[in-house]
Amino acid sequence: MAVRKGHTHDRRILVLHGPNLNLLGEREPEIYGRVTLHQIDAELRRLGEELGAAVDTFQSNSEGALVDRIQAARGQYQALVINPAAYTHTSVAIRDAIQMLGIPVVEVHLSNVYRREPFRHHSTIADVVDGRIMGFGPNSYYLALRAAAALAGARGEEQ
Ligand code: CA2
Repeated sequence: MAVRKGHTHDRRILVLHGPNLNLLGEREPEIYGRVTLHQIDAELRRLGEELGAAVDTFQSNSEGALVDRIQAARGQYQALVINPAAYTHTSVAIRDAIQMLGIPVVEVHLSNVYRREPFRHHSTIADVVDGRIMGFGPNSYYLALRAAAALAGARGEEQ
């Protein structure tokens, strides 16, 4: 069994949120609920502490800014959690960046996209991520963080 040399933050996890998610809790509560992105980010950081991972979060409405952050994650983070929001369905650039990243990636969605319009059923990143969690509202993020922490730990122990 691998022994973890343990100070508390031996893993770093990046959480990225795509376009319009900054409006969470303010519009369309019937689909996305009343929890704000600020509250989700705070809970992710708290849960990260519990899991022994330092969590950084970042939201952007711009595809290029998200690609920049994915590229910059290389060597800095042991796992990525990403909700690309609408770019899930359109972005080859985010897909390519994830494919080149080389760390575990968990795709997350608040809503179950398969219960929604057909154009949301296709994800450009589905086949280049380690796993996907959707449909549980803010809990999707917390489950995704747990999965990412486990993957980060597992990969770390292999090295
Ligand atoms: O369910 C998800 O997490 C989505 O990634 C959310 C995206 C949507 O385009 C995807 O198909 C599924 C939309 C995020 C927009 O966020 C809003 C927040 C508050 C009010 C309106 C939109």
